[in-house]
Amino acid sequence: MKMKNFSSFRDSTIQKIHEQILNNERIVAEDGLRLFESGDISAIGYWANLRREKINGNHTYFVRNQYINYSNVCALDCKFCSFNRKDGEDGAYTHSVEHIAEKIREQLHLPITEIHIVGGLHPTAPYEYYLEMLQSIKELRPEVNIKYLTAVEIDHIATKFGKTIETVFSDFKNAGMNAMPGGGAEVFAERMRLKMCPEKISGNRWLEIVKTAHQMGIPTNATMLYGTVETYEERIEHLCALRELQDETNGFLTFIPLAYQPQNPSPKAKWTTGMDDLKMQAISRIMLDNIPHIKAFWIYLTPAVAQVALNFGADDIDGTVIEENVAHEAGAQTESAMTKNDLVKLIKSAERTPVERDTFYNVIEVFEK
Ligand code: V47
Repeated sequence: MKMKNFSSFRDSTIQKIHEQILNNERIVAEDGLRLFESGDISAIGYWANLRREKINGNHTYFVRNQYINYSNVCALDCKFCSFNRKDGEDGAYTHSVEHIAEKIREQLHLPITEIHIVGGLHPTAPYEYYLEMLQSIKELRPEVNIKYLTAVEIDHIATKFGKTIETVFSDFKNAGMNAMPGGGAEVFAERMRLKMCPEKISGNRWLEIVKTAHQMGIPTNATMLYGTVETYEERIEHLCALRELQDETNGFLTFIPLAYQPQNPSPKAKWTTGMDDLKMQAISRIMLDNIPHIKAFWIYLTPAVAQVALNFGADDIDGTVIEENVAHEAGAQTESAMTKNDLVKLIKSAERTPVERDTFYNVIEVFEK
């Protein structure tokens, strides 16, 4: 392979990272910060791509999945969120278990392998609601993996019903939970949380719950919401905290940087730029040397940016989705669903090999040329 000429990097302060990447070394926080501060996107992308190809080759993963947002009623009032409503407020909804079952039945003709379920912190839903939701989905679709609730919802349910996190996970696992999505992580820094989501559990508590999931054999994803008020230092701290936990548990499957969708919360809020989106994907790949996959979720990034990100460290674009509310309530401009054929085409035209996967990255089909 022809190597990029060492002297051609625009930003000389980051040149030493070149050697470290070639030697497959871990990049320390201070150097990660330099990458965020650098404008040399082609060097950053090149290094991320080297790491991406070392870990995942040319493979780019997608999943045939169905998203369900069971309720938007939420006890919290996070500043970045346009999805949440108070009970009784206009637009508030909580799907009954039967309604959720109906949504599953409507898609039974599709060979879906994953159902992704998240919602708000519901003030009155009984414990049985969460169990029955799982049981009824498993009955209709015994073959699918259910990626169920964020660590924040798990904490809420445990606290509300006076149960330990271990008991909740154990009950949910018995009822059909297979994995946990990565939401609710936001940015771990207390400063950001105080400004944007002061009532939410702390970053340390999020990490503690996720660690328990891993120890109980429930793999999880991890996310970071970027583009609000966080600093580059806080982004790097977040990545390093995930890397440290992964060293201990090896329970993270994928990291998903979630680009802030700003339309509704505040007219002053801004969309992330293409430059920041690509840097975020690339630096995540460079820093998270122990998390196998980086997801450029097309819903949050647009298919066009997600496609380019496949050459900036990302190796996954999520999936068919069908119906998504969290990003769309906040003004996401994308569609809510993509067909398998369109996902395959999108990946192929990035000159990558599409691979259909399940939740755990078991390969279902490789779409060679
Ligand atoms: O935690 C809320 C984020 C998350 C906004 O595990 C926003 O594969 C951007 O869990 N702009 C929930 N983001 C979604 C989630 C998720 C999403 C995609 C993939 C996976 C996975 C998990 O949505 C929340 C919050 O960080 N969010 N509002 C917004 N305006």
